Amino acid sequence: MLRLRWVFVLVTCVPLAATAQPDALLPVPLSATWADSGTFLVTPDTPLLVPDGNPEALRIAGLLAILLGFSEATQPRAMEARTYARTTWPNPLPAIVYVDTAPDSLGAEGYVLTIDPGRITLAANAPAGWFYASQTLRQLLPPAVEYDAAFPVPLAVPAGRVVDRPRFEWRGVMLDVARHFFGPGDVRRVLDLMALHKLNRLHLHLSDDQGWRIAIPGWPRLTDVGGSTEVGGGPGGFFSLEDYAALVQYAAERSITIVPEIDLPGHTNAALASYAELNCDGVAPPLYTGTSVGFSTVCVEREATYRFVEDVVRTLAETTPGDFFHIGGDEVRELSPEQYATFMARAQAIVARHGKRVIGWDEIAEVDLIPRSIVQVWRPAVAETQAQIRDAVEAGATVILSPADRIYLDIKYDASTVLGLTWAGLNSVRDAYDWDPTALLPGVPIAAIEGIEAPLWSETIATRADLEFMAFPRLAGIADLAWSPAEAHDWDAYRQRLGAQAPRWTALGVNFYRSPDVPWVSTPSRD
Ligand code: TNX
Repeated sequence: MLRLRWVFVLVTCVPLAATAQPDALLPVPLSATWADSGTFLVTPDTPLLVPDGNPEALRIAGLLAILLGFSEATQPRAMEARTYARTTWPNPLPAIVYVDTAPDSLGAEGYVLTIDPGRITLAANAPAGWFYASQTLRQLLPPAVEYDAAFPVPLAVPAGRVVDRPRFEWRGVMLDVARHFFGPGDVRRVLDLMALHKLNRLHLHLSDDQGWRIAIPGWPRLTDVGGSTEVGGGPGGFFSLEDYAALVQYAAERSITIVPEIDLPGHTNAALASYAELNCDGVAPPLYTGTSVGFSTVCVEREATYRFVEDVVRTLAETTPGDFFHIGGDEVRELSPEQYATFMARAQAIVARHGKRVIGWDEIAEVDLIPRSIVQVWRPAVAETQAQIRDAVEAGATVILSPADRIYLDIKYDASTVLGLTWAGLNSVRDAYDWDPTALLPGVPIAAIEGIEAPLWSETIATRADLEFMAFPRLAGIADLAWSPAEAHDWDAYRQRLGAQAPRWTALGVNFYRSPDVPWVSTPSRD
């Protein structure tokens, strides 16, 4: 009896295990059911079909086609369903089909992915849903597809059905390009890795004491002077507006919204060093390449300051299609509460006038916020802050959760981590995943939680390899926490799924931290 059962298990499971790991989806979907047997076989001839007259679907299918082929010759073709039907009738091949109807309850980001031996269907209400269905399909393909090299075809996808939608709308990462500059190539890499795990907000911290990283017409010294260095005295750098617009576009193609931050009124030494008129004493301080915080502020009494804020906000609002503008607001030690409130009232009004929703670090809960502002909570345990946040929420604000002692990606994993800081303690892989977002702020209803965002501050992070090491695997935990249903939250199950990402991340060349708490699946040899 026992032996028979094993034969059954072997027969039914081996094809699945050999083709893909349906249990390894990360984030874990709302629901997934797998057939006992059967696969869809993707070959270079498999057509990808999209609804007629839908360029967005064609573009998203085109991205999947690039993944499915290792060269132009082996890349399946994406085309309109009608064209395909006309040219192949009556003998169509098994196809991958994008469909533009799905249950309303799945919203704009949800999807139904159905894999039968004769057809794969990706059904969604909006392009974001197609994109996420494609990412789920991607995770069901052998990791070899991620190598920039030939791989065996056909590719087998296990038969089954996934019905999915995110738990939270805000699933974010923040990259500090101010303390150390990361250029467009690094940012595209972050966007690519975010997309794989269905993260959808990239907050760029574009200015701080050590660097100003975005060109603003009429204010050339911001980048010529303020962009010329970084922590430790390296060469710094900055984005032209064309670079920035191209990143916004690249992000949008991956269903990611760029959220620009100009940190005000503090964390402004790079701007103060660039323009003397932003200083109350009219004297520009020297550039700063250390790592202290809290010592700088623009002069809140001078009109020049508000002309500067106006030009910066207008420029970025015009170049950013997303709804949000982050005005920082953190760690200002040089202003009285009244001065801080006066500045914030004017800065908020400027942002609102340019059509964006205000976001600020949790210090902004100290002041009156205009409706629909968002408080990014980084110090949830501070009692006074908690009370201010509750009041702000009661007055109509919402929150993004970024608890420093859980998900700051610049905090060391453990005492032996070479990179990173320790001011918030240590953030292990388990710490980053194993907490309840709805219990973080007592008295704040779930409806007021936009979602979760993990900041990666870069005082100690200087290279792409450093960045990946601190972000992975913790960022996967943030993705799972922000997307997956609360009922699926379980550290032991998560640990297994996380371990199963190793071959794909290895194929992608991700420099991830092999935490001893995770059962990493070894990568098969490529010979
Ligand atoms: C606190 S979090 C800061 C940043 C630092 C970070 C280092 C926040 C709003 N401010 O200026 O880079 O700690 O972990």
